[in-house]
Amino acid sequence: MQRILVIHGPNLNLLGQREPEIYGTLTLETINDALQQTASELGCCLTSFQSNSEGALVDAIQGAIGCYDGILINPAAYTHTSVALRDALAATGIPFVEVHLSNIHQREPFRHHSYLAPLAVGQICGFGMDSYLLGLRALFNHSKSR
Ligand code: CA2
Repeated sequence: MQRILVIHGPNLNLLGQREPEIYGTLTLETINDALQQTASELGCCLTSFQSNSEGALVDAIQGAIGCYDGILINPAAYTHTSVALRDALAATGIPFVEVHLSNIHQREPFRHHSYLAPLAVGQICGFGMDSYLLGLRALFNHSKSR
C-alpha cells in the first residue's frame, strides 16, 4: 500500500479563522478529513503534519525517508524563501507534489517564484481544498506507475 505524507507549512493552522477572502472558510481539519477520505478511496495510507517552524518541516521531510512513497506539500510562505526545504526534498529523493490554495501566480510578484517547484513532480494552485485533493490523486497515480 502506498504511503503518502502531507505537509502543511506555516500559518495554515489558522485556516478558516483569518483572511477568508483569500484562503476560504475551511479549516485545516476539514482539509485533512477530505484527504483521508480520498486516501481511503484510492487505497493508500496518509499521514498529515503541520508546523510553523522551518526546522520541524525539514525534520519531517528527512524522517520520510524509508517511511513514505510520496509527499504532498503546501510549503506556504517557505515556498518563496526556503533553500532548506528544497535541499531536504532533494536529499530524500521522494517524489513530491506542491500545492497551494490560492493561485500564487495571480498574487504579489514575490509569490510567483517557488524554490521547490523545479524539483516537484508538479504544482497545483488556485483551487482551494481541491488543490490538495487533485494533488493527492496526481501523486498517487505518479507513484503507482513508477
Ligand atoms: O495559497 C497557498 O496555499 C499559500 O501557500 C498560502 C501561504 C502563502 O504564503 C503562499 O504564498 C500561498 C500562506 C498561508 C497562510 O495561511 C493563512 C490562513 C489563514 C489566515 C492567515 C494565513
